[in-house]
Amino acid sequence: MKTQERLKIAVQKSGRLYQSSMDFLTSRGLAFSPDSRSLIRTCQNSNIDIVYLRDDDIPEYVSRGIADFGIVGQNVLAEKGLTLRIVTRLGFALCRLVIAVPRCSRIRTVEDLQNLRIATSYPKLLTDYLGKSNIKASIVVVSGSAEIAPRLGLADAVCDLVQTGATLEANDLVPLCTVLGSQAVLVGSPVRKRSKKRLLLDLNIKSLI
Ligand code: PRT
Ligand code: ZN
Repeated sequence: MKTQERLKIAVQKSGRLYQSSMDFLTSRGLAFSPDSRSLIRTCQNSNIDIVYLRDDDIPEYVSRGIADFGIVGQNVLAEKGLTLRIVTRLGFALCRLVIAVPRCSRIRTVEDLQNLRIATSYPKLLTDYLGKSNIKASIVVVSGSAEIAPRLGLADAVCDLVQTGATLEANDLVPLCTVLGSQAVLVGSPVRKRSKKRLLLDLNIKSLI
Protein backbone atom coordinates (compact mmCIF):
# COMPACT_ATOMS: atom_id res chain seq x y z
CA MET A 1 0.00 0.00 0.00
CA LYS A 2 1.30 3.47 -0.87
CA THR A 3 2.20 5.48 2.25
CA GLN A 4 0.29 8.72 2.32
CA GLU A 5 2.33 11.78 1.59
CA ARG A 6 2.89 13.99 4.64
CA LEU A 7 2.87 17.74 4.28
CA LYS A 8 5.25 19.94 6.22
CA ILE A 9 4.40 23.40 7.52
CA ALA A 10 7.31 25.50 8.79
CA VAL A 11 6.50 27.55 11.89
CA GLN A 12 8.75 29.76 14.03
CA LYS A 13 10.17 27.68 16.88
CA SER A 14 9.75 30.40 19.49
CA GLY A 15 9.23 34.13 19.34
CA ARG A 16 6.55 36.54 18.27
CA LEU A 17 5.07 34.36 15.53
CA TYR A 18 4.96 31.03 17.35
CA GLN A 19 1.72 31.22 19.36
CA SER A 20 -0.36 33.03 16.73
CA SER A 21 0.84 30.59 14.06
CA MET A 22 -0.23 27.60 16.17
CA ASP A 23 -3.52 29.35 17.04
CA PHE A 24 -4.18 29.88 13.33
CA LEU A 25 -3.57 26.20 12.52
CA THR A 26 -5.67 24.93 15.44
CA SER A 27 -8.45 27.41 14.63
CA ARG A 28 -8.64 25.73 11.22
CA GLY A 29 -9.23 22.34 12.83
CA LEU A 30 -5.74 20.85 13.07
CA ALA A 31 -5.04 19.05 16.36
CA PHE A 32 -1.53 18.60 17.74
CA SER A 33 0.12 16.45 20.36
CA PRO A 34 1.04 18.39 23.53
CA ASP A 35 3.99 20.75 23.20
CA SER A 36 7.34 19.01 23.43
CA ARG A 37 10.93 19.97 22.81
CA SER A 38 10.86 18.11 19.50
CA LEU A 39 11.56 20.18 16.38
CA ILE A 40 8.93 18.26 14.44
CA ARG A 41 5.37 17.98 15.74
CA THR A 42 2.86 15.61 14.25
CA CYS A 43 -0.69 16.63 13.53
CA GLN A 44 -3.08 14.14 15.11
CA ASN A 45 -5.94 14.44 12.64
CA SER A 46 -4.20 15.11 9.32
CA ASN A 47 -1.09 14.00 7.41
CA ILE A 48 0.79 17.10 8.42
CA ASP A 49 4.01 17.71 10.32
CA ILE A 50 4.94 21.06 11.82
CA VAL A 51 8.63 21.83 11.44
CA TYR A 52 9.95 24.38 13.95
CA LEU A 53 12.61 26.73 12.61
CA ARG A 54 14.14 30.17 13.13
CA ASP A 55 11.88 32.57 11.23
CA ASP A 56 14.82 33.69 9.05
CA ASP A 57 15.24 30.14 7.72
CA ILE A 58 11.58 29.56 6.82
CA PRO A 59 11.67 31.16 3.31
CA GLU A 60 14.65 29.02 2.28
CA TYR A 61 13.03 25.76 3.43
CA VAL A 62 9.80 26.64 1.64
CA SER A 63 11.46 27.83 -1.57
CA ARG A 64 13.35 24.53 -1.84
CA GLY A 65 10.19 22.50 -1.15
CA ILE A 66 11.62 20.98 2.05
CA ALA A 67 8.59 22.53 3.74
CA ASP A 68 5.39 22.77 1.68
CA PHE A 69 4.12 25.85 3.51
CA GLY A 70 5.51 28.31 6.02
CA ILE A 71 4.31 31.09 8.26
CA VAL A 72 6.62 34.08 8.27
CA GLY A 73 6.62 37.88 8.43
CA GLN A 74 6.59 39.77 5.13
CA ASN A 75 9.64 41.67 6.40
CA VAL A 76 11.73 38.47 6.55
CA LEU A 77 10.34 37.22 3.24
CA ALA A 78 11.15 40.47 1.45
CA GLU A 79 14.61 40.76 3.01
CA LYS A 80 15.48 37.24 1.81
CA GLY A 81 14.46 38.28 -1.70
CA LEU A 82 12.78 34.94 -2.41
CA THR A 83 9.63 35.17 -4.47
CA LEU A 84 7.28 32.76 -2.77
CA ARG A 85 3.57 32.70 -3.35
CA ILE A 86 1.64 34.32 -0.53
CA VAL A 87 -1.34 32.00 -0.01
CA THR A 88 -3.01 34.26 2.52
CA ARG A 89 -2.26 37.16 4.82
CA LEU A 90 -2.81 36.15 8.43
CA GLY A 91 -3.49 39.49 10.12
CA PHE A 92 -1.11 39.06 13.06
CA ALA A 93 2.45 40.26 13.80
CA LEU A 94 1.51 43.57 12.23
CA CYS A 95 4.44 45.97 12.15
CA ARG A 96 6.26 48.51 9.99
CA LEU A 97 9.90 48.71 8.95
CA VAL A 98 10.77 52.37 9.42
CA ILE A 99 13.76 54.66 9.23
CA ALA A 100 13.97 56.55 12.52
CA VAL A 101 16.26 59.34 13.66
CA PRO A 102 17.20 60.88 17.01
CA ARG A 103 14.53 63.33 18.13
CA CYS A 104 17.11 66.11 18.46
CA SER A 105 18.80 65.51 15.08
CA ARG A 106 18.56 67.84 12.11
CA ILE A 107 17.38 65.04 9.86
CA ARG A 108 13.87 66.01 8.75
CA THR A 109 13.46 64.34 5.36
CA VAL A 110 14.75 61.24 3.56
CA GLU A 111 17.03 63.50 1.48
CA ASP A 112 18.79 64.54 4.69
CA LEU A 113 20.09 60.95 5.01
CA GLN A 114 22.54 61.56 2.13
CA ASN A 115 26.03 60.30 3.15
CA LEU A 116 24.89 59.41 6.67
CA ARG A 117 25.15 56.03 8.47
CA ILE A 118 22.05 53.89 9.07
CA ALA A 119 22.10 50.83 11.35
CA THR A 120 19.80 47.96 10.39
CA SER A 121 19.24 44.21 10.26
CA TYR A 122 17.45 44.72 6.92
CA PRO A 123 20.26 45.75 4.51
CA LYS A 124 18.49 44.58 1.36
CA LEU A 125 15.20 46.34 2.02
CA LEU A 126 17.01 49.51 3.11
CA THR A 127 19.33 49.47 0.07
CA ASP A 128 16.33 49.06 -2.27
CA TYR A 129 14.45 51.87 -0.55
CA LEU A 130 17.38 54.30 -0.56
CA GLY A 131 18.15 53.43 -4.17
CA LYS A 132 14.61 54.39 -5.22
CA SER A 133 15.04 57.72 -3.44
CA ASN A 134 18.54 58.26 -4.91
CA ILE A 135 20.08 58.43 -1.47
CA LYS A 136 23.63 57.22 -0.91
CA ALA A 137 24.11 56.26 2.70
CA SER A 138 26.39 53.91 4.57
CA ILE A 139 24.50 50.86 5.84
CA VAL A 140 25.78 49.47 9.13
CA VAL A 141 24.52 45.91 9.48
CA VAL A 142 23.64 44.78 13.01
CA SER A 143 21.86 41.59 14.01
CA GLY A 144 19.52 43.26 16.51
CA SER A 145 18.94 46.19 18.89
CA ALA A 146 19.56 48.69 16.09
CA GLU A 147 17.77 51.36 18.15
CA ILE A 148 20.78 51.75 20.43
CA ALA A 149 23.18 52.56 17.55
CA PRO A 150 22.70 56.37 17.33
CA ARG A 151 23.14 56.83 21.08
CA LEU A 152 26.39 54.87 20.98
CA GLY A 153 27.68 56.75 17.95
CA LEU A 154 27.58 53.77 15.55
CA ALA A 155 25.02 55.36 13.22
CA ASP A 156 23.06 58.55 12.56
CA ALA A 157 19.76 56.76 11.98
CA VAL A 158 18.21 53.30 12.24
CA CYS A 159 15.98 51.16 10.07
CA ASP A 160 14.03 48.74 12.27
CA LEU A 161 10.62 47.24 12.94
CA VAL A 162 8.06 49.20 14.92
CA GLN A 163 4.85 47.95 16.43
CA THR A 164 3.70 50.15 19.29
CA GLY A 165 6.50 52.71 18.94
CA ALA A 166 7.51 52.26 22.59
CA THR A 167 11.06 51.10 21.74
CA LEU A 168 11.68 54.12 19.49
CA GLU A 169 10.27 56.38 22.18
CA ALA A 170 12.46 54.79 24.87
CA ASN A 171 15.53 55.43 22.72
CA ASP A 172 14.57 59.01 21.83
CA LEU A 173 14.00 58.19 18.19
CA VAL A 174 11.23 59.40 15.88
CA PRO A 175 10.08 57.72 12.65
CA LEU A 176 11.05 59.48 9.42
CA CYS A 177 9.47 57.21 6.79
CA THR A 178 8.06 53.71 6.29
CA VAL A 179 10.10 51.27 4.19
CA LEU A 180 7.64 48.36 4.41
CA GLY A 181 4.34 47.43 6.07
CA SER A 182 4.36 43.84 7.29
CA GLN A 183 2.24 41.09 8.78
CA ALA A 184 2.51 37.31 9.05
CA VAL A 185 1.70 35.44 5.85
CA LEU A 186 1.20 31.81 4.87
CA VAL A 187 3.55 31.07 1.97
CA GLY A 188 3.46 28.06 -0.32
CA SER A 189 6.37 26.25 -1.91
CA PRO A 190 6.70 26.39 -5.71
CA VAL A 191 7.39 22.64 -5.65
CA ARG A 192 4.23 20.93 -6.90
CA LYS A 193 2.44 18.32 -4.79
CA ARG A 194 -1.15 17.25 -5.23
CA SER A 195 -1.70 16.99 -1.49
CA LYS A 196 -0.97 20.71 -1.06
CA LYS A 197 -4.33 21.53 -2.55
CA ARG A 198 -5.99 19.19 -0.08
CA LEU A 199 -4.32 20.92 2.85
CA LEU A 200 -5.61 24.30 1.69
CA LEU A 201 -9.10 22.82 1.53
CA ASP A 202 -8.62 21.36 5.03
CA LEU A 203 -7.57 24.80 6.27
CA ASN A 204 -10.55 26.31 4.49
CA ILE A 205 -8.34 28.55 2.39
CA LYS A 206 -10.27 28.37 -0.85
CA SER A 207 -9.65 31.77 -2.34
CA LEU A 208 -6.15 31.14 -3.67
CA ILE A 209 -6.11 27.42 -4.47
O1 PRT B 1 14.54 33.39 16.87
P1 PRT B 1 13.96 33.86 15.58
O2 PRT B 1 15.02 34.27 14.57
O3 PRT B 1 12.96 32.89 15.03
O4 PRT B 1 13.10 35.16 15.95
P2 PRT B 1 13.46 36.72 15.86
O5 PRT B 1 14.04 37.12 17.18
O6 PRT B 1 14.23 37.03 14.61
O7 PRT B 1 12.03 37.36 15.62
P3 PRT B 1 10.87 37.80 16.63
O8 PRT B 1 10.26 36.61 17.28
O9 PRT B 1 11.31 38.92 17.50
O10 PRT B 1 9.86 38.43 15.56
C1 PRT B 1 9.31 37.62 14.58
C2 PRT B 1 8.52 38.49 13.61
O11 PRT B 1 7.49 39.20 14.34
C3 PRT B 1 9.28 39.60 12.91
O12 PRT B 1 10.07 39.15 11.82
C4 PRT B 1 8.13 40.47 12.44
O13 PRT B 1 7.53 39.93 11.27
C5 PRT B 1 7.12 40.36 13.59
N1 PRT B 1 7.09 41.52 14.48
C6 PRT B 1 5.96 42.22 14.74
C7 PRT B 1 8.08 42.10 15.16
C8 PRT B 1 7.55 43.18 15.87
N2 PRT B 1 6.23 43.24 15.59
C9 PRT B 1 8.40 43.99 16.70
N3 PRT B 1 7.92 44.95 17.31
N4 PRT B 1 9.41 41.78 15.28
C10 PRT B 1 10.19 42.53 16.09
N5 PRT B 1 9.74 43.62 16.79
C11 PRT B 1 10.76 44.32 17.63
C12 PRT B 1 11.50 45.42 16.86
O14 PRT B 1 12.63 44.87 16.20
C13 PRT B 1 11.88 46.39 17.96
O15 PRT B 1 13.06 45.97 18.63
O16 PRT B 1 10.13 44.98 18.72
C14 PRT B 1 10.72 46.28 18.92
C15 PRT B 1 9.73 47.35 18.59
O17 PRT B 1 8.48 47.10 19.15
P4 PRT B 1 7.58 48.29 19.70
O18 PRT B 1 6.27 47.67 20.07
O19 PRT B 1 8.29 48.86 20.89
O20 PRT B 1 7.43 49.29 18.58
ZN1 ZN C 1 14.77 35.79 13.21
